[in-house]
Amino acid sequence: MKKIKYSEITPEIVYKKRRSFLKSLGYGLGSISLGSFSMINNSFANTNLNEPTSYEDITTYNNYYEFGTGKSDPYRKSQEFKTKPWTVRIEGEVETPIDLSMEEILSTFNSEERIQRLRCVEGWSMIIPWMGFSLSELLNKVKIKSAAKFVEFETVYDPEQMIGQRRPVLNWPYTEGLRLDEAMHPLTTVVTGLYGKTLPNQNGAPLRIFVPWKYGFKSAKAIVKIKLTKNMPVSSWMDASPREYGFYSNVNPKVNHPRWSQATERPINGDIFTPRIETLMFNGYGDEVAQLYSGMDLKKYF
Ligand SMILES: Nc1nc2c(c(=O)[nH]1)N[C@H]1C(S)=C(S)[C@@H](COP(=O)(O)O)O[C@H]1N2
Ligand SMILES: [Mo]
Repeated sequence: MKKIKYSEITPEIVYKKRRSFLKSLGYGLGSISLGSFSMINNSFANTNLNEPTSYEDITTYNNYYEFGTGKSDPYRKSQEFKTKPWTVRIEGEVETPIDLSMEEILSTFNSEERIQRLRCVEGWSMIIPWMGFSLSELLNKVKIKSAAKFVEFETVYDPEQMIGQRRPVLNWPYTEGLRLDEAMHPLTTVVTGLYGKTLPNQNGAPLRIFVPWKYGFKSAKAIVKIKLTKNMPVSSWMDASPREYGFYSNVNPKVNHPRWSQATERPINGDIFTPRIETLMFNGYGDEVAQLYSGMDLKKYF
C-alpha cells in the first residue's frame, strides 16, 4: 500500500504559517514583486506538496459534469441531491447478479483512511484523504465467470436532480471501465468518505471509485451499477473524444494529451503561486502497478 508521508501539521496551518512568514519579512501581498514572491515561495513549496489538500479545496473545486462544467458547480448545485435510498447492482458475467443497499455496503466493508493523489487530465492534482476499501472486496461478493475480462461502472442517471444531464454534454449516464485485473488491484478503491466523514455529494456520494494511478476521470462518482463484461467497455470520455481519451488513461508524463503536455501538474492548495511539479509515471504508484502493463506499448494503449 502506497503511503504518502505527511507530518502532523494540517495544510491550513502550513498555509497560515507561510502567510505570516511573508508578513514577518515585511512583505504585504501588494508590495512584493512577482519574482521575489515566487523565490520565497519556492523555498516553501516542497514543505507541503505531500500534505493532504484542505477539506475546503477538495470539496469546492470539483469535476462532476452531472452538476455543470464549472469547478464550483458541483459544490453549488449538488447539495440537494438525494443519496438515500441507494442501491448498487453488480451484474453481467457473474453467476448471480446482486443488489446491495448502501447500508449493507457500509456495514459489511471496513472503510479505512487512504491518502491518494488525484491527478486530473486537465493538469492539476490534489492529495485526498479518502475513506474506503478495495473494490476487490466488493467484487468478491459475486462469483465472477471466467468469461469476464473487464468491469464497467455506471453513474446514476437522474436529470431531474442532476441538471447537467439535461444537456448532451456527455453520453449519459457517465460510464467508465477497467480491465478486470486493474479492478482487482488492492489500490483500486471504493470511496465512502472523506477526511473521516461521509462523502460529500460533490465528491461522488454515496459511493464512488478511485483509481490512484489513472487520470481522475476514470474514477466515476455516484455509482449505481458495476457490470462484468467480456469486451472492453466504451467510456463516456472515449465516446466523446477517442483521440484524446483512451481506455487505459494511466498517468504518464511522456504521453501528452493531443492539446497539452502532461509532464507537470499544478497542486491545488489555495495558493496560485505554488509552482507546478513534475508528474510521475503511474502518478507515483509504479512500484505497485507497473507489472500490470509489462510488455505493453503505453503510447499505443494510452
Ligand atoms: N459521474 C462522474 N464522475 C466523475 C466525473 C464526472 O464528471 N462525472 N469527473 C471525473 C473527473 S474529470 C475527475 S478529475 C474526478 C474529480 O473528483 P473530485 O471532484 O472528487 O476531486 O471525478 C471524476 N469522476
Ligand atoms: Mo479530471
